This record gives sequence, C-alpha cells and structure tokens, in this order.
Amino acid sequence: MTTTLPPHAVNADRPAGHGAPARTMPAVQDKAYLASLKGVTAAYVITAFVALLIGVLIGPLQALNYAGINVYDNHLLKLLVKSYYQGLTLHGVLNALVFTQFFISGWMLYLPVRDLGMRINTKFAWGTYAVMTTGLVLTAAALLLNDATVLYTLYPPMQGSPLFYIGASIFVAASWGVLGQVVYTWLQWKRQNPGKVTPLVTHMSVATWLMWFIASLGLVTEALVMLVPWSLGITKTIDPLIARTLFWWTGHAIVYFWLLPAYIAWYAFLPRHAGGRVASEPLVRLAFVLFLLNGVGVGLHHQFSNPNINNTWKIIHMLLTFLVVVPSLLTAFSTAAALEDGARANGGGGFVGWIRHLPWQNPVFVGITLSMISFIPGGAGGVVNASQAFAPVVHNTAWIPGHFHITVGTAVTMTFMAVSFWLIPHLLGKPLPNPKLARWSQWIWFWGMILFAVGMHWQGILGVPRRAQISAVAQPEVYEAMHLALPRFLTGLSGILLLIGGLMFFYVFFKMVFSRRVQDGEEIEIPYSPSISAAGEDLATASPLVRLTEPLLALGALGLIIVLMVYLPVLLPMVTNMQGAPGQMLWRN
Ligand code: HEM
Ligand SMILES: [Cu+2]
Repeated sequence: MTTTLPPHAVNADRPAGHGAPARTMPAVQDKAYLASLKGVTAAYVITAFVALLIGVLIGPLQALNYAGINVYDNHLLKLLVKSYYQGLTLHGVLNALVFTQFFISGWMLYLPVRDLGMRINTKFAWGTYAVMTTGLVLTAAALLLNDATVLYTLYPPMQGSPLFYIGASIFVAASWGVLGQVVYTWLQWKRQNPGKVTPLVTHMSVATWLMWFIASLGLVTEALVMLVPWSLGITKTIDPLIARTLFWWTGHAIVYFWLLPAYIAWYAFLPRHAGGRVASEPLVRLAFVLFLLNGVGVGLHHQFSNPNINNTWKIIHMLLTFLVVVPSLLTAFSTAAALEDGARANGGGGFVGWIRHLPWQNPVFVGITLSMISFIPGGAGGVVNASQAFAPVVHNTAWIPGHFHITVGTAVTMTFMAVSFWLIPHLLGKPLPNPKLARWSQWIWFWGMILFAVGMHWQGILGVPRRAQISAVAQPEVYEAMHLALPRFLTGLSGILLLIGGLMFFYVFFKMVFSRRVQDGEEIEIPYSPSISAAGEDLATASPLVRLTEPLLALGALGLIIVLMVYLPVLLPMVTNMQGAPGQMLWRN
C-alpha cells in the first residue's frame, strides 16, 4: 500500500477548470509561528478523537440493551460505570458535546486563519485550548464520579453536582474564545482589504461561529442564572420549564454548529477530492446566511408536549423549522452536482453510470460521501420529528436516537473522521498509514449506523421508549408482546459492527498520530476546489447575492433579533409565573 494520502484527484487531461485548485493558500514564512498554529489545531483535533474513543466504546453496551441484553450487571464493568444511565450520560456528553466542540474549535480556527493568510496570537489560541480542556476535566470528573448522571440534556429538576455545571460553563465559554479570535481576525482582514469579497471558507466559518454565538446564549443563561446557583444551594428550587426552553434554544441550533463545519468539507473540499467543482459559491454563501438567520429560533419543536406554552408559538417554531429544509436541500443538490461534475470529467456518463467514476478508493472521499448518503434519511426523519402531527408518535421513543445517529453519528462524525485522513498529515507531516483500512472503517461504520437506524426507528414505532434500560425491566412481558425480535437483532448487530468499524478507525488514527514525521505537512495542501460560478474578489463587481451575503455581522444581528422575537413572548410569561421544583438525584436511589 502506498504511504501517501491518495491525492486530491488531479488528472492532467481534464476539461478546463477541473483539477486546478481555485485558491492557493497564502504562504507562511515564519516556520515557528506555523508550527504553533498547527500544533494547537492538532491538539484540538486529537483531544476530540480521544473523547470520541471513550464515548464510542460505551455505545455498543447501549445497543446491546436495545437488543434485550443487559451487560450492566457485570462486576468488572460496574467498577467503571455504575449504571446504564451513567454510561448513557458519558456517551452522549463525550460524543455529542466534547468530540464535536473540540474538533470544530480546531477546524474552524485553522481554516479561516490560513484562508486569510492572517497572523493570530497563538498564545491566546493555546490559552483557549487550556481553558476548554479545564472545563472538560471538571465535567468529566463529575460524570465519572457518578455525580451528574443527568443525561445529555441536563434536564432539571434532575440535579448534578456544581462541578458538572461549572465545568460545562467553562467549556462553552472557551468556545467563545475561539469564536472571538476568528471574528476578530476576519474583521482585521476586512479593514486591511476594503471592498474585497470574503473568501468562501472564511465566510462559511464566520457565519457558523456567529450562528453559534446566538445559539449558545440559551445554554449560557440556563447554566449561569439557573443551574450553577441552584447546584450550589444559593437558590433552593428551579423552574424546569424555563430551563428546558433555554436548553432547546441552544439544543436544536447546536446541531447546525456540528453540521455546518461538516458542510465546509462537503462544499469547499469534497469537489476537489472528486475532481469536480463547487457549483456556485454565491449559493453556498446564501445557504450559510439562511442558517444564521433561521437556524436558532426553532427550538420549540422539542417541546410540543410541554404545558404552558401557547400553541401558536409551537406552530410558528414548527413552520420555521420546515424553512430550514431550504438551505439543507440547497446543500444536497449542490454537493450532488459537484460530484456529478467530477465524475463526468473523469470520463463517467449515463444517468447514474457516472457514480462508478468517482474515486471510491480514496478514504476521504468514501467517508464524506457515505456520511452524506446516510444524511438523506436522517434529514427526512427530522421533518417527521418536527411535525406536530407526528411528534407524539415518535417522541421519547427509540426512534429519536435512531434518527440522530444517522445525522450527528454519520454526517458529522464520519465527515470529521474522513477529514482527519488528510488534516493530520497536513498538520503533522505524518501520512495516512493504511488507506485501505481507513476506507473499510468508513464502510463498516456506515452500514453499522444504517442498521442501527433501522433497528431503533422500528422499535420506536412499536413503542419502545428511549433512555430506558429495557433489558432489565421488572415486567419483560410488556416488551415480549411487541414482537421485537428482528429489530432487536438488527440493533445488537449494529452495535457490534460499529465497534469493529470504530476500532479500525481509531487504530489508523492513532497509528498516524504516533508515527514519525516524514515530510513537511505543507506538501499536503488544503484541498480547495475550483468553482463553476465563483463569488469573485471585488464587491463592486460582484453579484447582488454576494453583496447581500457579505455583511455577516449585520446579518448576525438580524438573526439575533429574529430569535428574540420568537423566544421572548414564550419566555416572558414563564418568568412572571415561575414554578419552583426541588432538585432530585434519581440515579442515586
Ligand atoms: C459505536 C457507535 C455508537 C453506538 C453503538 C451508539 C448507540 C447508542 C444507543 C443505543 C443510544 C440510545 C440509548 C438510550 O436511549 O437509552 C445512544 C444514545 C446517544 N448517542 Fe450513540 N451510539 C454510537 C455513537 C454515537 C456517536 C458517534 C454520537 C455523536 C457524535 C452519539 C451520540 C449519542 C447521543 C447524544 C445519545 C443520547 C444520550 C441521551 O439520551 O442522553 N452516539 N447511542
Ligand atoms: Cu431539533
């Protein structure tokens, strides 16, 4: 097997425009500075995958539960994890919060900085990394001590220890450190380059960070105003409905904070891997601005069954949720077009025959493309979940974890895995050791998640609840009457496949990280793609759509106003009529 990464498919005799990168990165002369920037990025990415490794090792135990097999009574396991629910909390927090935020913080710091050719203060960047890691350590300590088995949603009145909430607050605050550094760098660039169009990758990154700022305000308010003082005993009771509402202000939009960084890889880099071109840069910019404007004010679709919320607002949030389908479909069509463009340039033809002419031997391409394919049923299921008519059927059933494992568990996780196959070589000068194994890990993970989704959606429809240790219930007859044999089998099998695929991935990943540096990472370029329709460089001559999508700060302010408009009328009546509940630690009983 070759020791270098399969190239970003470049072929000399291609139609004009193909194969050549659209953008060459501004070169960095100061080697020590570049090493420090790459170092902090690698630290974020590697920490992310360590968290994912632990989270992923717990997943199969949960899948076995949904196969009807209880492994949590095992004495050895009990030494590490006290209960199914502690395992579940660790799994959800490490995978969905820690892995994602660490990866994204490295990825979306590094890309815009290199894209703009700006110099940042790397001491500040390392400081932010240290703060984020401190937050992680505090949170993890509380979780491992079984002091905060409150599940991924942190729903009060279930009460975790102060350590958990303080750690989580520090963790989120650190993301603002990265956010601030990126937005500041971009504004500096704007000042030095008046009248210029922001380059695409930077535009996507800044739009995503601003969206996250608006999104995180809910969780930050919940944590600082409610959870921390309550866990410290300063306030005796807590209003569960207000806490839930603030949680979902952040809780839905956070999925775009995970997805949009993956979209950067889909839009800006995947065409290059496939030998194709970005269909339209102005359209990409529009998609990101639509997420910035409309990604946050939709959270009530998680609260259809909660009392004391006017139904009109639930319906408004539902319709706004459906509106997010627009940028999602823009993404689906644009990325498919870019792939077809690449395949036809590779000599592919026919209605679907071109698919064979895609670089299926390249693990980066395979991981990202499979992640996108699994996102088609994932996204469609999201529309079902958000519909007030269907929500009562699927709410709090196994359907829901079935749904989000083919969104965050694939579209996000597999994309980040696949990106690491070129990003680590680029950052550390350590080539991907075993491309074939890397490719197989992605196929197995993909089929694992598809089987998992089938098994869990199926069980959910039959009425099996989520977040329930159903393998250890007092009345197993209830479940026996549901005819669960086949979906249970599929779920258990998927857990084993995911364990195998996951271990293959981590073997390749850590072998790469711990190998010796053999080349200058700069030889492996960031895979910028050419475009069929570029945004241009000067605002004066750019299209109206490009000019409209350029002022991201103003658009972000508009986004914030929209969120306040759809949230304040919901929150104000709750605040003037508070219902306090005392804390509970159910997992201790
Ligand atoms: C080996 C792969 C994985 C397996 C077998 C697996 C399995 C499961 C199962 C069975 C549940 C449902 C448990 C319940 O409702 O009681 C669950 C929950 C969850 N999983 Fe995974 N999972 C895997 C990977 C991932 C990944 C990669 C992510 C995200 C990046 C993720 C995020 C979550 C979250 C957020 C929950 C919900 C936790 C909660 O309800 O509090 N999982 N997982
Ligand atoms: Cu949602």
